[in-house]
Amino acid sequence: MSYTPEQQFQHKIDQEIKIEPKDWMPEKYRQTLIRQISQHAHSEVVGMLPEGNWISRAPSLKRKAILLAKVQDEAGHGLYLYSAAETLGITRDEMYHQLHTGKAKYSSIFNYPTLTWADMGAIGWLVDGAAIMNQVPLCRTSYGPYARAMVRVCKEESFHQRQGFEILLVLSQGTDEQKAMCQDAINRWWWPSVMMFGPADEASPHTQQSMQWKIKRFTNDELRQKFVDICAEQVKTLGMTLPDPDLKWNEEKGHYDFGAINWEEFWQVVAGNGPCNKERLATRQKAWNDGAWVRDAATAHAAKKAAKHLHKVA
Ligand code: FAQ
Repeated sequence: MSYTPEQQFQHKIDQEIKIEPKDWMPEKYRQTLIRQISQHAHSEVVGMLPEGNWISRAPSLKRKAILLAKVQDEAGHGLYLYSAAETLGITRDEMYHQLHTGKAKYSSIFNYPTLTWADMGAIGWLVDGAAIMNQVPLCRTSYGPYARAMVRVCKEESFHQRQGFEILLVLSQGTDEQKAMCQDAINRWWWPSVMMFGPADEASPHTQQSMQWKIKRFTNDELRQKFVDICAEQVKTLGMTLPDPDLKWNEEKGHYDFGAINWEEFWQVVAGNGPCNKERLATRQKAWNDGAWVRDAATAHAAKKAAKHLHKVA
């Protein structure tokens, strides 16, 4: 009995054998990965902007050094991910073009403003916390280069999450004004972080196929629930609250129940109408245009070097 390439491919996935760049793969698997990995890469790079906004205003030299390192880590994550996507046959220029023309998405979360220093804490705790929840399972994703890139990313995200929580912990033990700032940041970042996991399972067009291909190991709602369960406990250490009157431990389910998500807001932000979408895209476009001379110089230098090498060989 002979198997079709699709059946052999699924068999490998079922056996937990990683798919590597030169292996046969269904075109839709390749396209799904290009979409997800490139959007992930764009999220890391655009994700530098809300926190980059606070580097010059961090309250001490130590805080500045930590934030600088954190933001720099996100750039590194973007680079590993762009490299992983390139192994699927798309160029980096194409991916940037998709971002700059608004064709490719990036995470909704980075379209919200960072208004106070406490936002650096809330981003670390909640946004990096949500990112880890989603990304730890991606270390076991079926595509080898993506899975391997995620291992280092997760180690760094774990440091990011702790530094964020520590910022909030210090504020939560400070003056009344600092406590209020801490609560306000949690109030503003909580729901956008809950939304970050993507649409509810029944409204997620890609989940079923991505689970079968083991690109995703958990559904959006499963990861969201784990995140809520953890944060509902951690917030107690801060002596703060999550802005959800319906948040309540459900003994029977062994999980927290939580309130309704504002999906209208989520889709508006995804569609480009969030508070900072235009600003974020304009910043990336400007960085690309301002960097043109660097790319031109590097290309000219490489061409000169190659010509010299050819001359030597001849
Ligand atoms: N924002 O069917 P699904 C970070 C789109 S990294 C915008 O559920 P899928 C680190 C989705 O693309 C954060 N769009 O799709 C950091 C699809 O649209 P399309 C990023 C969203 O792919 C921390 C449509 O909705 N992480 O934070 C969002 O199976 C701090 C239907 O959705 C990753 O990218 C959203 N939140 O599941 C950096 C992780 N959610 O393409 C700096 C990898 C969904 O059909 C500072 N990605 N959409 O037009 C994934 O795990 C998945 O792609 C999901 C979405 C779970 C995001």
